[in-house]
Amino acid sequence: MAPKLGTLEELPQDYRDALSEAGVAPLWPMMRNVLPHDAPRPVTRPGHWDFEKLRPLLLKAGELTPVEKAERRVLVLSDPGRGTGAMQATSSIYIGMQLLLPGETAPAHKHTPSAVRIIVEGKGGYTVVDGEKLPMEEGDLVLTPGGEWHDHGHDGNEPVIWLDALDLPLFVYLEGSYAIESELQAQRNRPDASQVEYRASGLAPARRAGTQIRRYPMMRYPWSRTEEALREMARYGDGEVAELDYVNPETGEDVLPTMGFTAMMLAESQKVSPPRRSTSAVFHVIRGSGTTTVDGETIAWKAKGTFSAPVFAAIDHQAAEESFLVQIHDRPLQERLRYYEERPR
Ligand code: GTQ
Repeated sequence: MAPKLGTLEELPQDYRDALSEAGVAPLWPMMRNVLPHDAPRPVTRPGHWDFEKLRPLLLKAGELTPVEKAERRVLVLSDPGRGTGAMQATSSIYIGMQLLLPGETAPAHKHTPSAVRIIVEGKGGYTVVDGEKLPMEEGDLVLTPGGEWHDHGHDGNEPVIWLDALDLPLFVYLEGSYAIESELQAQRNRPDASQVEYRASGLAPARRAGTQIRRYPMMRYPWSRTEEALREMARYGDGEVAELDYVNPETGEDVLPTMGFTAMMLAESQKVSPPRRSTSAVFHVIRGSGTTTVDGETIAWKAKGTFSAPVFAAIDHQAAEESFLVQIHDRPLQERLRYYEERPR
């Protein structure tokens, strides 16, 4: 057992005053706040956002606030542990729900944080990233890596809603977050790379001497392919949960340096209890329903809903029906910092 550390109150008042005056503070009374024993003590609490509740509020924002007055018309999902208005769902992950109405555009900008969209509802929306037009169909995962110009548009005739996941909290913490604004981009008149160069997994454009491979060669991951792949994994998985990571098709690495994305299929009444992980996570339900217990709190989720889990959470999923979820997590960041860890349950 480690000895109990001294407290601030044990120190004479004149000494404490002299410390404050000098702009310093003793470490030992506050050491355990920043270095707790054995595992972190997260501020983050499990959160749950039903789409049925968010949808009317988001549509109302469409009536109240023109997109020109919003730049991005987004409702931010705040971590319950930090309270409403907190611009983060977990320690490292920001989540927003964005609405674009038919005919609207959201102007181009680029920023230091990276963003990923998961399309929740509606047809005809698209994002243009560095001149590449990325159509948004339900369940698609669309990357907007940090530093890349992006604007949004809408050719359809019904509201389009998508989930934004950004590594924004990290950049805010680093005092590294800022954006540069611009006009809408010219679009190259061709399908996105998932339909052309990276149409089939395991195949990439032929390399020649001097071939420059783009850092983000494929920025749209169509849901139809993910679902098909998960179904085959489940079929031959001997009851193991079917899970697939979204990876860069050239390098096999996670799609972004900070955030990772893992799609999961659960069969009807399938239960899964993953190890405790050092990552924080946000789960978005593409389809299905079920319950998940996060550190003893039970969340009953439905299609298009979103829920979150702090670092090292004890997580138990149970699907009520066949379900598909995408987990947004910070494993890539933690691996780069060399502290990603899993602990058996
Ligand atoms: O669509 O570019 O939810 O810049 C927050 C910041 C979305 C976006 C957000 C953003 C965007």
